Amino acid sequence: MQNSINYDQIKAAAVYHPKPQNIKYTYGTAGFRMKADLLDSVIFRVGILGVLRSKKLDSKTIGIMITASHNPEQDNGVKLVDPYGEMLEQSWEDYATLLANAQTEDDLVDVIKQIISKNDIDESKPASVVYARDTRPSGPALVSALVDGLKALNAKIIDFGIKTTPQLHYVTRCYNTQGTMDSYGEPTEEGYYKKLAIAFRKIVVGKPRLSPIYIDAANGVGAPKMRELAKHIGNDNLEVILINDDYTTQGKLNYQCGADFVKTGQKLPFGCSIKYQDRAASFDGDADRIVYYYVDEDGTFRLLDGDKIAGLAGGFIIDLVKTAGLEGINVGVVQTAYANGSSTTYLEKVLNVPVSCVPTGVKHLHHEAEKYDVGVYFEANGHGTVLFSQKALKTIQSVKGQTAEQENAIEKLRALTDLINQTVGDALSDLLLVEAILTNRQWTLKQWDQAYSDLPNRLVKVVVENRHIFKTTDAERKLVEPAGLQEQINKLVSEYKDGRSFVRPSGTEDVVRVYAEAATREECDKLAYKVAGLVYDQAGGTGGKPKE
Ligand code: G16
Repeated sequence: MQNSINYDQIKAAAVYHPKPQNIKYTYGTAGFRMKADLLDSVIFRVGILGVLRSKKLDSKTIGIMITASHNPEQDNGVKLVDPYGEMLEQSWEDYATLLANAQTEDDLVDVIKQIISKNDIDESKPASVVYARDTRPSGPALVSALVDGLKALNAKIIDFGIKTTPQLHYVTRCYNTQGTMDSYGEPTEEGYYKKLAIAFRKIVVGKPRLSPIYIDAANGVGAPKMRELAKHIGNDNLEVILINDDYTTQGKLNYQCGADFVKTGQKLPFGCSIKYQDRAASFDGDADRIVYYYVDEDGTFRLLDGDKIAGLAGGFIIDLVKTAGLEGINVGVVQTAYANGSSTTYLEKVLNVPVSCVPTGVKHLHHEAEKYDVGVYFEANGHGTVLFSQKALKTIQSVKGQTAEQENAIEKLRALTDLINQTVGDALSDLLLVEAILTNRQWTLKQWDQAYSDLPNRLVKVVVENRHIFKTTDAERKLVEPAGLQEQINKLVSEYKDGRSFVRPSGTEDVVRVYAEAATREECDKLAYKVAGLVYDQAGGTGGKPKE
C-alpha cells in the first residue's frame, strides 16, 4: 500500500541525514532553533513527525515552517503547525525531541514505532504536509532534508515557498477548513492579502488617512510580503515606506534592525532617521512580531510595544462590543511576565478587563486566550493577536443592530474578525489592526502612548555554561533552581522603588534572560545589571560579564 510506512525506506533515507554525535536537541519556545549547520537531521525527522501527526489527525494537513525568526542569520529553526493554524499540541513536542535525538537509523525506527503505538495511529492513512521557509541562506538545503523526510513516508507535499510564518499558519488552516462552515479563506498567498485588504478597507472607510508609516522589515521576508499587501490595500488607504527591506544581501537579516533589536535596545533601528511626528514600526525576521515607535519633540525615543498594542486593541474592541450592545461577550487579555507593570494596571483598572499571566511562548498565550469570548494576547516583544470564540463569531455574524450606531459597530467587529490573523501573531495583520484603530480614533502615536506610562524596563542576556540548569515556576516569575538564587534576587529587588525582576532561560537562544523594571531609568538599569551579575557569578557565566 502506498500510504503505509516502509521502515526500510525510512532507514535508507535517514542515512543521508545522520544525527551529529554529542548533541542534545530540545523543542523550545518555538520549535527547534540553533546554528543552521546542526539542523539537517532534525529537519528530516520533523518531516517524519509531521506525517505521523497528519495520519493521527485523519489526514489533516500539517504545517511546517523553517525559520529562526528574530535569531541571527546563521541560525535556523523549524516548527510544526497543527491543522487550525495553532502551534503543535504540546504533548507531541516530546515526540519531536525523541525523534531528533535518536542516534542511529534503528533508534529512529524504534521511536517512530513507539509514537505510532502510543497514539494508535493507522499507518495506512494518507498524510499531507504544507511547508514554507523564510529568506535565510540555509533555507533551501534544509528544505531538501525536510522533503526527504516527507518522501520517506510517502506524504502528499505542498510547497508554499518563501513566506512569513503567519502566512504558513494561515494557509494550514485554510486547507483544513476548505469547503466547511468554518472556511478560513482561500489557501493561497493572494487569498491572504485579499482577505486582509478587504477587511482593512471596510474598517477605515470614510475616515481621513493617517500620515505614512515607516516599516523596518528587518531585511527579512516581511519586506516583499508587506510590499505585496500594500498593493492590495492601495496607497489611498495606507501609505507604507519600507526601510531595511534588503532581504537578498547576506548578513543583513535582523542585523541592527527589526522588532527584537528595537525592543531590546530601546532605540531606533539602523537606517531609520524619523523625526518628531513621524510614525514607524519594526517587524522581526519572519514577520510575526511588530513594535511601533516615534520620537518626541525633544528627540526622545518612545516605544509602543506588544503591551501597548494589547491596550489599544483591547480598548477598541471593548468600545465596539459595548456600542454594539453585545454585553454578553466577555473580553480578556493574556500577558507574560515581561508585561510592563503599568500595562497590567491599565488593563485591570482602566479597561476593567481580566488579565492572565502565562509562561513565554505563543503556545501558552494562545491557549489561555481561548478561554475568553474575545481573547487579546500579546507578548511585550510584539508577538500577539486576538482570538474570537465560536460563540463570539456566531453572535457577531448574526446580530442585527437596532440603531445605525450599533450596526456600524457590528460591521466593524465583523471586519475585525477577518482583519486579524486568528491563527497566530502576525506583523502584517497586526500592523493593519493598529492602523485601523488609529485611523478610527484619529490618534497620533503620542496620543496612543498617553494611555499609560511604562515603568522603565531593561532586558539583559547572560551567557552561561548551561542554561538548562535554570528552572522556573509561577509563569516564569520565580526561579526554583539554581537553589537560593531567587532569594538573592528578591533581596536586590527590595532595594528599588517599584522594583521587579525575574530570570528565565531562553527557549530560542543559548542565553539566560534577565528582566527588570523600576521607578526610574537609572534604578531600573542598576537592578537589571546587578541581577545579571548575580546570575553570571553564581551560575557559570561565560564570555564577558554584562555591563551597563
Ligand atoms: C519566539 C516565540 C515567542 C517568544 C520569543 C522569545 O519568538 O514565538 O513567543 O517570546 O521566541 O522566546 P525566548 O525568550 O524563550 O527565547 P520568535 O519571534 O523568535 O519566533
